[in-house]
Amino acid sequence: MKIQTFMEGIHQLGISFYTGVPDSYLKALCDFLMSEYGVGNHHIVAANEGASVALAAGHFLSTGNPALVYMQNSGIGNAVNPICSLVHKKVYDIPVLFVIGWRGEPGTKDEPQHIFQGEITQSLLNILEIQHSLISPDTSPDEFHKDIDKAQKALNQGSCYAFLIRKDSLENDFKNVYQNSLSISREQALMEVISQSLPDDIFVSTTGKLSRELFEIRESLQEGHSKDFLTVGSMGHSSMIALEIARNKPCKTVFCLDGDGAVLMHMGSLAIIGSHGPENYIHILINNGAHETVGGIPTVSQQMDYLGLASACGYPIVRKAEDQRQLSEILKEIRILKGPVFIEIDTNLISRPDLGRPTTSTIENKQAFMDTLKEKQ
Ligand SMILES: Cc1ncc(C[n+]2csc(CCOP(=O)(O)OP(=O)(O)O)c2C)c(N)n1
Repeated sequence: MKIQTFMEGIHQLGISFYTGVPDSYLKALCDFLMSEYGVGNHHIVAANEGASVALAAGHFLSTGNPALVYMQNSGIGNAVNPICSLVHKKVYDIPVLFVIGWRGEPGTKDEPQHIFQGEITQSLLNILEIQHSLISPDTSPDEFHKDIDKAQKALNQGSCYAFLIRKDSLENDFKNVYQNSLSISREQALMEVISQSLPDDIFVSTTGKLSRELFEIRESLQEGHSKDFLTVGSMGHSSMIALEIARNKPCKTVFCLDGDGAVLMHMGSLAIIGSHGPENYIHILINNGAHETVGGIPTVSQQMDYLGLASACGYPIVRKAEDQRQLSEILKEIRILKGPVFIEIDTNLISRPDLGRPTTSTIENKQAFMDTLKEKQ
């Protein structure tokens, strides 16, 4: 379905405020919102999906109109609490329209982190008492109009409603290309970090293309993958996985390779690292100012003072690199300092179109990683 047709239906519902966390299945919607409204009065890219539900609640309280919340189905978990304890009928009875990308739909091929989430997505919506319609590549305008009528009825009654979007179901005539003028890419920055690392260093990498690039860098260097834990799902949580590994393995240096969208999603973790942070923890933030993996929709990270934030959270060492030379110098300097260390690397949004996916399974990854952590130094 053309995104214009979809949005005409949405406008009929009296919706004029949109918020969410982007998803590749919703690229057409996100690009439409960015080109039509940018970010501002009508559109906010939220830190996490639960925050979007809260924004929708605030919008309803202040205007009387429901808002649209978009997300990948991975984000339902982040949204469950405000769905149950804020907008549900038995609490404040606030209608919200959800648009949810259905990764891992049974019968389709998808990555391991999407399989279980995909299997339970419809049951989850049922448990949450959110009536929903499917949007498929072949949904006709007539079917869609009937679904819009159902959504209207639900929203009028103060209930939530969801459109569950199957792969390749929303299309746009153009794809927005997001870019900045920085000199290094995420992959070049990762290559520098890996090539300067020592044999005993351990890496926990964030969700999205960063982990895929790390996997391919190890392949190209023929180093194996046993020092890397790829956080393929659970966006925003790699820093906590790394923290507890660093605490339990004080003889190893543990790197968390993070993304700015992921850091924003659960930013409170920075304060926990700062206050409990072990000396052997190095937190690397790849800041491209965007959710690059799912289409490049901007985050608020370009305006953020991450070094100030990390200092305020208690990281004793904070550094920033904007090019390869600065990065190389910082990586040499920090080896002799006591952490936790925070390094922001500002990168552009270039990624390889031929980037692959891990060819070893998540279980193999876990086992090899645990074996490495067991080894004596
Ligand atoms: C809870 C949750 N919401 C949304 C997603 C979809 N998603 C996967 S990667 C990604 C973008 C990550 O952005 P960032 O951390 O800045 O890394 P980048 O892709 O820019 O390298 C998103 C939104 C997800 N996997 N999980």
